[in-house]
Amino acid sequence: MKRIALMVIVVSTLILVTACGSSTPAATQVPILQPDAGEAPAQSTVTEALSTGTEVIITLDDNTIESSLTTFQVGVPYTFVITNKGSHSHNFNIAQPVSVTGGLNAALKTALLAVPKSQLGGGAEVTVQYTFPDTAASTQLELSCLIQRHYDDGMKLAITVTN
Ligand SMILES: [Cu+2]
Repeated sequence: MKRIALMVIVVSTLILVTACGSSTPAATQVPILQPDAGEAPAQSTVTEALSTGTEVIITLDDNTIESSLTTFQVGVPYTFVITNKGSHSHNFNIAQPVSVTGGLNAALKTALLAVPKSQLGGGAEVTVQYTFPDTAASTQLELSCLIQRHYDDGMKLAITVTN
């Protein structure tokens, strides 16, 4: 009888230990949830920024470039929606004219924004957010496809950035 009583004590102690053990992970779930809760506002901030940014429709074709806006303001977030309606790949850049940089590669290297042709195959659509810095207001800029023949064919569009 004493042994059974002892067993009961041992078993009930084990249950208590198990109960305590299971309450510990429950307590750690609170800090686990906190980072999740912290990520949610970060995501909604991105969504808000995308919806509040001024939308700019860029249409690329073989071999032309069009934009719904050619005058931009420093410090204003713009959402560039770039669609390639052509069948060839194009790239999209906000860069200085090749006539200013002295060459196509120099224009690419100093581009303020560059979307590579790997992302802009025929029929592709890419959305990029960009805000012009103060220095852009004093820089001669254009929207362009910096592929030699395309650029020469006219895939360049002068833009004005104001303070
Ligand atoms: Cu092109």
